[in-house]
Amino acid sequence: FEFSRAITRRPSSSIVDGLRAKDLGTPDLDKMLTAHAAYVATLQKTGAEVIELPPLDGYPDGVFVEDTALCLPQGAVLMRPGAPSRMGEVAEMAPTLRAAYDDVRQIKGPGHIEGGDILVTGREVLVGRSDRTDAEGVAELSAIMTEWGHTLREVFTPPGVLHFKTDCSLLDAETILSTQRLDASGCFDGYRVIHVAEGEEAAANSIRFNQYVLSPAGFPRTAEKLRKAGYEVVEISNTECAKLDGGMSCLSLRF
Ligand code: CIR
Repeated sequence: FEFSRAITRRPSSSIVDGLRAKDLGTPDLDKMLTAHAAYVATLQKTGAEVIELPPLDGYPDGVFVEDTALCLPQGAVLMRPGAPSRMGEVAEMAPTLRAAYDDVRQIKGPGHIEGGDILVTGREVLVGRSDRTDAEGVAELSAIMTEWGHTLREVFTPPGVLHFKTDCSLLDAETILSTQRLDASGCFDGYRVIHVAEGEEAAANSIRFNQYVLSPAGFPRTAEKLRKAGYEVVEISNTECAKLDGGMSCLSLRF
């Protein structure tokens, strides 16, 4: 959770065509741009450098950069999204990661894996299989993790939930913020777990970035819980990204 850099991509007017499980209305670009600017400013306030990439009109979900790669101290791994419309986003991200890292690997397939399904904790790399991440994708990443000295553990993404990290986030090396439904699977045994308040499941997609926990606005009971536990919470509007099943973690790659 201590980072010196982040990569973000400005939303494009094509976000109206972004993927979504349920139609909750059309995302408003101006509102999304305002929230995105607040998100980037918060990352920058910690002293980190934010590499802001330009909008990609051809990729409506391009703002959700997290899904294109996994960034670790040893190197970066380019993912292979399970959503066909998102496959090309990886090549758009590759040059930025090649400039930032000496070692950049690539999931070649035939499997699929998206960054939203990967949670890196202080001791392991947790990967949730989902509609976007399959066994072959996990196996290919696992081989790279072994080479880099990490332990990869395959876990579970609750049914109907887009990504593993839709339902959890890392608060510090030993502490996870999770929904009850995900924690009930036992995947966080041995960690300290803070549950989001009941009815505030969407607050689970937060991120710890240096001194701040960036949380979606509108979940006051969870924000209060986090503050009581000693975290410095910054609430950012997520109404527009939420219409596309996106949240705090999806909007950046952090390293
Ligand atoms: C998608 O369905 O792929 C996008 N509309 C949302 C991606 C959210 N990404 C994430 O949770 N890491």
